[in-house]
Amino acid sequence: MSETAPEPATAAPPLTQADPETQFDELDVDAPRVGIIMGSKSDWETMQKAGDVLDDAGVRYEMRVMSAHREPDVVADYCKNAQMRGLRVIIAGAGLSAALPGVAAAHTALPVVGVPLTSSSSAAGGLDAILSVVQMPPGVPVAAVGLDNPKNAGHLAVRILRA
Ligand code: RP5
Repeated sequence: MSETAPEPATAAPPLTQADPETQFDELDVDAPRVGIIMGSKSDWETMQKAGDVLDDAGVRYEMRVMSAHREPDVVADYCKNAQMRGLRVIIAGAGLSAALPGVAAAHTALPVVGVPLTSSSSAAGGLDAILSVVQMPPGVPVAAVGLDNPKNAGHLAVRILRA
């Protein structure tokens, strides 16, 4: 009797996390790919410029107002569910203490692009918002664009989607 090693059993597929590229393939093809959120209705007109860039690039998006300070639970729920809903990038604009981009990044693994915005009641001409968006702790990244430059947030989102 030969002493050959027994044939290995058919290996079960390794238990790994689903590939994020294919995980949501069966989502509605019309689902938005970019979520544009902002801290106040007063930010809407400015943040629409990010949407205009996405429109030009043929990228579906949605826009929502939600304040990190006034509606923290709404922001958390939106960001926790964003990837499952098919979103691939979140653009977050806010002024003053501008916590929204950072809070969004704390609740999702999606790339977050932060847009610091000026406000009539800014203590430092928008520098307060810039610092809030830029000075994130290691491990919770926010890709910040320039002050009042949502267009670049739109362009960056397009590049992320096409990378
Ligand atoms: C921030 O404070 C908003 O993102 C907005 O840029 C700024 C002023 O908000 P409103 O007082 O107009 O609601 O939270």
